[in-house]
Amino acid sequence: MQAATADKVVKPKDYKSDIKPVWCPGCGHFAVLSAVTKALAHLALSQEQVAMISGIGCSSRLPAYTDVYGFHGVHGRALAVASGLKAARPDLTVLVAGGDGDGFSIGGNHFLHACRRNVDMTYIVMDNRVYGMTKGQPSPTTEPDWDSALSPGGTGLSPFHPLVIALASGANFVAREFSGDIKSTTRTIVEAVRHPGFSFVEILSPCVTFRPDERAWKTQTHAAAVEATDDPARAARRIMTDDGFNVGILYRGKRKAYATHVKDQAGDTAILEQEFAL
Ligand SMILES: Cc1ncc(C[n+]2csc(CCOP(=O)(O)OP(=O)(O)O)c2C)c(N)n1
Ligand code: SF4
Repeated sequence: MQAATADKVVKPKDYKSDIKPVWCPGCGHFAVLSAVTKALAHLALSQEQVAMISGIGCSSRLPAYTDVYGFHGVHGRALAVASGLKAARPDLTVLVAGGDGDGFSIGGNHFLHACRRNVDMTYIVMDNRVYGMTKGQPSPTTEPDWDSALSPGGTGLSPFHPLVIALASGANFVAREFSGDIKSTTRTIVEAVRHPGFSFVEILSPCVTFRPDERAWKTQTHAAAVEATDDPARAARRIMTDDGFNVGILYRGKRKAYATHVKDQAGDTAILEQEFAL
């Protein structure tokens, strides 16, 4: 790791680790990795100032591919780990990365409460509406009529609406992006990191192997025609009535971030040690 100093500008490639991604050629997650590293360079954060936390899934491999502090945890528990980390180290910029399966299925409960707690961190979900890593099962965001070998005729189930649920649960910043538009995604990640509290960025990131139909997102996505609002009900109404392909920052809230700062960290640790002494 290297620190950004006055004479050393950290470039996007400096945030990439030496580990070569094992993603399928054409996977949308490559572009997300690129946008994340570009955003970090834009924010001029040194590698030591950033931590990337994830669960399990193809998308959750991001900590391995970034040269910042990282934690590749267990399935669906990234937000719990990240909240604890931010409470203990409020000085760190905490990013959380994962997929729709990791975040909305097994991790769904943590998602609701992370929005509600409003701890200052940025949650990036690479939504490909499928479990890519485990070979193509439908996820909570899969369309009810998506016909596949593992869901013949479709599930018939109503999809989970992450952006609206985030708004209803108290997230302080809500955005949707398309991985193929690296410039716009980078800009939004920068804004999400700068915005206090819990920032949620859903990135439509095609799984070209199990959802080749998602290649069409390139032409379907379009910039949101309206400016972001600070009224959650208004934002939710817009999101529920748009075509699902509006991208950009949709909501900037004004909630105060959860106060993670511990006043007397050293003193508190000493007390805790005493309490747990055998
Ligand atoms: C406790 C537990 N249950 C199930 C799994 C199997 N599993 C691994 S990744 C995954 C879903 C991944 O899908 P998603 O988060 O959408 O990421 P993607 O691979 O599509 O990027 C599942 C169900 C697991 N690893 N651990
Ligand atoms: S299975 Fe899908 S999500 Fe996983 S690396 Fe391949 S294209 Fe990407």
